[in-house]
Amino acid sequence: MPKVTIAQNILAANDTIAEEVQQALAARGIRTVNLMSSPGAGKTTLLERTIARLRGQLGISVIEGDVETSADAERIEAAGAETVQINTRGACHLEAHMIRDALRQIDLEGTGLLVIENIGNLVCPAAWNLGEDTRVVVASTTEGDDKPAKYPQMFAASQVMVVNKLDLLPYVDYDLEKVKRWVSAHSSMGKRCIGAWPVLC
Ligand SMILES: Nc1nc2c(ncn2[C@@H]2O[C@H](COP(=O)(O)OP(=O)(O)O)[C@@H](O)[C@H]2O)c(=O)[nH]1
Ligand SMILES: [Mg+2]
Repeated sequence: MPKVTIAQNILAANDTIAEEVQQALAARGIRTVNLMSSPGAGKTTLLERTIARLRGQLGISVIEGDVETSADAERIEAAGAETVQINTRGACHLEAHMIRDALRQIDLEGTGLLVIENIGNLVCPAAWNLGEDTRVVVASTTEGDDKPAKYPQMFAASQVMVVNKLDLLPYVDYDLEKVKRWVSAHSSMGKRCIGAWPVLC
């Protein structure tokens, strides 16, 4: 019982900071995305391509969450967006206080869109609000079509799912319709449509 109480307190404290973060960003007109997936699904690649496509139209800043290394931050800097690296040294998710601290290092005046690349896994990040407007989960065709059902909290709590590695669809056993059916039944996805393919509508 005491353990549960402590866990609830920690999550409540996180929610309070997340709300502060959300309000501070909203006051500046900044939209914030929490980008999540299993390792290697394609979060950084999606970001690199997005930054390239929106160059000159929208100021994008990125907070890169990784257990170790600054490899992804270097990729994002090379793609042309300001980046702050957070290394969690073993922790499997980012927390709101990390985002609050990272914001001090970002030029918020020049930012229209803030993307937070979370730690790669489908479990822990789902429980932690970061002050984002939108949760985006990237599912890839190489990880299997059972992932939404096996990690329901992540997929149910996300507003957008991007199905990635569609070029590999002919070579893998991945039932896209099954994935669409699951998210339509268990989340608010499928009822809203943002953008064009490959965003699931
Ligand atoms: N075939 C294919 N490979 C991809 C695609 N997107 C990403 N990758 C590859 O998948 C690997 C992991 O991508 P990365 O963006 O680092 O994934 P992250 O760990 O989620 O950030 C890299 O080797 C990418 O080149 C895609 O749409 N198709
Ligand atoms: Mg990455």
